[in-house]
Amino acid sequence: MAVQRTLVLVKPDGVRRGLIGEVIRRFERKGLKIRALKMVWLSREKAEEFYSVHRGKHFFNDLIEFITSGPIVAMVLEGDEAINVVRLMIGATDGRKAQPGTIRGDFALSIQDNVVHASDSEESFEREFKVLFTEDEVVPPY
Ligand code: FUP
Repeated sequence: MAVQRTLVLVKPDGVRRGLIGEVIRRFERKGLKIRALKMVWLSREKAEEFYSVHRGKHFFNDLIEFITSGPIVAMVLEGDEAINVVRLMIGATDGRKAQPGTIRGDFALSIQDNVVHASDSEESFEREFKVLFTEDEVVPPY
């Protein structure tokens, strides 16, 4: 087992719908530690950097419009195999296909408005973290 950090966003739809607490509650109950947490409203530039792997795809412009349509909540979570654990907890990208019991399975009915984001690998985490946080915003293990 390896302790990992992962980056989670509550996306603008989740914030608008009052789901910040619900999302955080699930991760806290699971035993993951919140190491950093903040609300931000991404600029177009930051959003394009965050989703740079999707540049050129048919959904890219809509995705950028969506993720900059309101504030988001960004957090760094830590725990054993946190990347895989959190991906299991958020469910499939398309809320219509996500398993009930997952965040997207319980709260989303769309592929775009799917409430949350979570890093899909250690490489993704390192890149995404740098877009949204600096190391001085992360508290030590507690
Ligand atoms: P995920 O890792 O589950 O968030 O999914 P992806 O990295 O594949 O996609 C990132 C975001 O792009 C998704 F959360 C929603 C959006 N997207 C679309 O809007 N349409 C698509 O066909 C695929 C992804």
